[in-house]
Amino acid sequence: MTERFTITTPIYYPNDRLHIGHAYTTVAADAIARFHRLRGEDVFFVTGTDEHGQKIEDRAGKVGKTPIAYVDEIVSDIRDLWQTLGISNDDFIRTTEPRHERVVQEVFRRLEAKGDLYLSQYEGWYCTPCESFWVEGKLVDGNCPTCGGPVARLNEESYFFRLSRYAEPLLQHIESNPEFIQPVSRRNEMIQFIRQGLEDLSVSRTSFRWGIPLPQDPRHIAYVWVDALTNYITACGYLQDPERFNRYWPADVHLVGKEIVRFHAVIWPALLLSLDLPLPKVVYGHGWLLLGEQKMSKSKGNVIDPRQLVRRYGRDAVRYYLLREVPFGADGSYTEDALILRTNVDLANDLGNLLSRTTAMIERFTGGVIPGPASSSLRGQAEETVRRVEERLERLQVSDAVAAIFELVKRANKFIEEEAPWQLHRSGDPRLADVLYDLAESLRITAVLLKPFLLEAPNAIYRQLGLGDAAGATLADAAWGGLAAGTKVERGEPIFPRIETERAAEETPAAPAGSAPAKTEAPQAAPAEAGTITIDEFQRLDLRVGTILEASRVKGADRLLELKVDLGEGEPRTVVSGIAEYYEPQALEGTQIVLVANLQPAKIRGVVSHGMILAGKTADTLQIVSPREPLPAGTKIK
Ligand code: ME8
Repeated sequence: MTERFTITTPIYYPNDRLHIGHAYTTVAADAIARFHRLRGEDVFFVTGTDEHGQKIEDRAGKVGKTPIAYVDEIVSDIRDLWQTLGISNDDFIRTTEPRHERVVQEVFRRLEAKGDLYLSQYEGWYCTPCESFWVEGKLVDGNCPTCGGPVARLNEESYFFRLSRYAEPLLQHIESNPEFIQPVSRRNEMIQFIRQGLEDLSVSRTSFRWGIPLPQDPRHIAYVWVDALTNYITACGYLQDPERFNRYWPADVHLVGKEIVRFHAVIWPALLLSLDLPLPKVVYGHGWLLLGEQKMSKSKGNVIDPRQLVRRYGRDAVRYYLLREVPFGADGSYTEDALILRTNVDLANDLGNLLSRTTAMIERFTGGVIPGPASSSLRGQAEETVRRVEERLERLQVSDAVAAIFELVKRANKFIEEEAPWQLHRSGDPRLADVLYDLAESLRITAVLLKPFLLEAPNAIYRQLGLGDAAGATLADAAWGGLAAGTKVERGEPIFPRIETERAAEETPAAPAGSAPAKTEAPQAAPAEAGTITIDEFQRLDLRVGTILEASRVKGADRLLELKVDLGEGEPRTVVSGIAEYYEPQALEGTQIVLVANLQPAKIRGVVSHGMILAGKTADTLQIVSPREPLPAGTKIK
């Protein structure tokens, strides 16, 4: 029977638009869910919205809407956000749905039948943004210990859940299941918290109406956290679809932010113990995305809109940044500069370049056909990478798993430098086939491994390798040797164009900064009409075919490349060209160009340029001019 895997995110409050903190949790859960699907497992991935409670009621009242009209609008915005980010959830649960209200009411009946519910008086403090009860002693300077905001005094009749009864069984469970609360720092916090003693929990309120009435006493509204936590079993089919419930419950992972581990690792398991239901296997509390020093949060308003980032940088870049940048479990600061750097270094430079270099070399050296190898040098590392990714994701080390994939990409790039395939080609060395196959196969495996994390890049890599769409690829396809020799590559656009942040307007490709035009003498023979030139004038131009041997970026100039061009003169020419925005340096190696060979040398950003390459430029693209078929280096253009 196929393994099954259930993963959940918190259900978010639709009290305001979500920000990249929420996207962080949801994208991570999505990557984990996609990884388990890649392994062929039957995955149930659920997210949703936590729509009841005082916070929502207050907020809707402030803008003059009914709570349901208010949340409906935000919930549709949230669904749309998850679509933008490519979230592959199997269910979306709203706590206002009848399927959920029925379950919450039945839960309250069962708690009562178990003797775990009693009526009393709550006297203490309440934090509405966190929807949390606090006893005096836990407040920090009179404020909420979680969010630091003001708390309100409550004195109202309330039903209580006998949480105190479950302290011992919970401690036992946590101690005998070391993986139950992760990372280990949160586990230790929870053990301490429970050891201090658990008080019974107030689980109903009478001072507002927006929520689920208790079946035994409808004056009371279910405490929003009991309502919210119950979503996990509703979504799995509790009391409605036993077969589905047995299949998908208990959850394998509840992924949450660290501030709500307490609810998931203490209150929720205690409720489940009372209901005689199995406990989730793992509660993982990840760290926060900070803006500066502070937690990004709806109540503080210091938030970044994920949609804006997707519009600016693309969904793969945003997903990559969220999954890779901060070690999973720890806090980390968000900056747009770091997002740009990640995209340019890892995606454009390392991955994008590897693909364009590899396909360019296959086109040039083996007629576009992936050759059959005799032996492999990268196989060991590729196989190790697959193992590492699996092992790390099993331990929910999301950022480490992504890092492992990029180690392979880096290794493959280094391998190109070490092996210099262009030299193998020049000398007719048969190892060329091994090297090119190794590169293409490492790329294909990289694409398979990236499927949980990036949505467009794996397909683009597959297509450029001539393999069509990556949609059907599974983890089994990450085995070395899956790439058939004889496959024809289909070179395409760079999969991740570099993000340029500064534009030096003077560095245009056709006339690089500082390049003085060649001095022209007045024409001797027939004088030219205005706007035309004579044939003699044209012939003064020395246009020649050259082959780019090396290309590298010019330090401190985002738009310039330094090229070493073979003109058949022996010593290659150095040419500085303003094409860095359009071409990755390594992808140019081996490309033929047309050079204005008698242009007066000019010093550009400290490099002396001996000539200028020809290119056509439109508003959004630039194409260097190349002969249709290769010509010997130095051929004169007439
Ligand atoms: O707590 N960094 O909903 P919520 C990282 N409805 N993650 C962040 C974050 C940040 N700066 N800000 C938010 C609730 N999150 C309850 C949950 S579950 C039964 C009920 C993420 O809208 C993180 O996962 O306040 C956090 O736990 C969650 O959003 C809180 O979302």
